[in-house]
Amino acid sequence: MITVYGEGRGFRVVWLLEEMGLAYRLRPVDLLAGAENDPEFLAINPAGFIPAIQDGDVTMVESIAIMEYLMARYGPTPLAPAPHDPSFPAYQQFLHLGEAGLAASIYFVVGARNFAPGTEGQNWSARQALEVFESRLTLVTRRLARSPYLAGETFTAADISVTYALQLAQRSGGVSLGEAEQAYMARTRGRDGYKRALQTCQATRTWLAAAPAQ
Ligand SMILES: N[C@@H](CCC(=O)N[C@@H](CS)C(=O)NCC(=O)O)C(=O)O
Repeated sequence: MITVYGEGRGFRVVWLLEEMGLAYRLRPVDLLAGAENDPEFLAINPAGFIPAIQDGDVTMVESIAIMEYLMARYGPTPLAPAPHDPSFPAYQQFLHLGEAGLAASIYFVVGARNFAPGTEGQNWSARQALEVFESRLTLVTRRLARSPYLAGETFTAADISVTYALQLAQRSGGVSLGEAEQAYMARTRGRDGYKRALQTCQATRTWLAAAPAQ
């Protein structure tokens, strides 16, 4: 049985597990209560961030690496096009852009907007993080003008990666998405796998209910 520790970006992992039909359990981690007060979780990830997984003897962090591990270990799956497939380069690029370009930058904007004291929320780094997010978003916009999904005609794990980042930006980062991105999100979030993942992820459900789209 695969155990997923924590929501946040762990939602990507749960969504992938639902799409693949794999058995798992979600072990909540309350970061607001402080990972230092959760010794069982710290034994899994001493760095204290989420998500992490445990799968038998395997313990891993980093949501994109976890998704790649699960698809390689339990695939093949259409969620990960094979390297010789023409859609593979775009798949690989957007799978990683979803975290390295989009979520990693908007995460700090979200922190600045919602948790920074006083005027620190508008500081240089917060503005730079938003500019990085917005510049990377142009690649998503250009791609969606050409195909319904980021790898091409079919839904892949790259869409799980990027949808999570766009949702975070829209709900907590103060970002207004364009029509193409909104239509894309309606497609990806309309999937049964997304809906089942949301049923499992109570904290994500609560967050989405409390943070309406811009
Ligand atoms: N690149 C990592 C980012 C992990 C991350 O920053 N997670 C956030 C929540 S979604 C977190 O745990 N933040 C608290 C911390 O970093 O201490 C991934 O994709 O898993």
